Amino acid sequence: MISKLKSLGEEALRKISQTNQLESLEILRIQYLGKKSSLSDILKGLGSLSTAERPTIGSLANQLKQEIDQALENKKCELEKQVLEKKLKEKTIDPAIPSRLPHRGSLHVVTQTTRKLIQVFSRLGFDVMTGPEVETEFLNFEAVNIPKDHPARDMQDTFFLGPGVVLRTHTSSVQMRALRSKPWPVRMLCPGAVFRCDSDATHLPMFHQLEGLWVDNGVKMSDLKGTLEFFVKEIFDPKAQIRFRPSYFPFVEPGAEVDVSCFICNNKTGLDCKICKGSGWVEILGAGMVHPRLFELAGYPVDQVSGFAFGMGIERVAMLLYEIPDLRFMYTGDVRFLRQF
Ligand code: FA5
Repeated sequence: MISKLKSLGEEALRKISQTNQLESLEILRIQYLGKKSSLSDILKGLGSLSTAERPTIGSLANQLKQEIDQALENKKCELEKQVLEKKLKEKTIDPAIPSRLPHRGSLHVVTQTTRKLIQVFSRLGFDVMTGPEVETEFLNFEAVNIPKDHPARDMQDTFFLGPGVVLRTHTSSVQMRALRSKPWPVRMLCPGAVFRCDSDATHLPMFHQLEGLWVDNGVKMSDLKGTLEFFVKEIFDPKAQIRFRPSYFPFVEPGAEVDVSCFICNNKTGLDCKICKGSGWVEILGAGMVHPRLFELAGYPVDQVSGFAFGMGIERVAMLLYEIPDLRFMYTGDVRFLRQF
């Protein structure tokens, strides 16, 4: 039995050292250490041996098992290393290949439009100012002369957060903050989100406005007109024109809604233009001369100052600039839409 074990061991170690493939090494493992191997049979049959033979044969068989196991493990490491080295030699790495570019985001169309607008107005000396989106009912309404019984204060138009607190419905809420924060002259621009209970293709519950306020000694309606004319020519088209339609906003007197000539169909009425619907004009903003009541509330000398204010919907400007048929596309987060800008 001893010589049988020894020759089995020699044979196994020789074959293991001669093999040069991982697959054949696995076959050898099964052949010499597997459940049906001769060594396994010997180990299983130890119980039937005499007490004199059992310890010698047992320890020899176990020692042999360990030696074969170790030899298999060493050979496996050696062959795996060879395979890896061969692969590395075959596949050369080219460090000069450009890497894959990471996905880069881009500025949202509303951010891009806001920046364009700020750039144009800052050339006229307007400074940017911000105000909170959660606003007091006072600054959103009373401070801009919107009385308690005004329809804009209805629950159907305004999101009330609690007694006396609203989500601002327009950036005109920043007008009183601007007037109170510094002495005149004031020339401020306020972009920001505003909120109203409203939703369809041209109305969003959350949208952005750009407020403009210019207060000084002797500011006239013609200054407002000149400022807005400059803005439409810079933003839309050098040939674009504006027209004022009388309108009512409690915080201005006189007040107007301002239309820009349709630069898509070149103001040719009667055409089936999807932007101006054939009227030749598109409404873009509300504006007017600051109501004296605001100057009183701000503590300004009403007889010495005058000013104008305007407020435009930034999404509406983007809609015209990029011919977007439905404002809601801007906030669905669909990258197929967003990538176009
Ligand atoms: C106002 O909000 C006034 N505060 C503007 C103003 C400022 C007038 C200063 C006079 C002086 P109005 O509700 O019309 O006005 O809104 C102004 C602009 O916001 C509109 O011309 C339109 O372009 C845009 N707008 C209004 N409602 C929505 C809406 N739900 N979704 C998207 N844009 C809107």
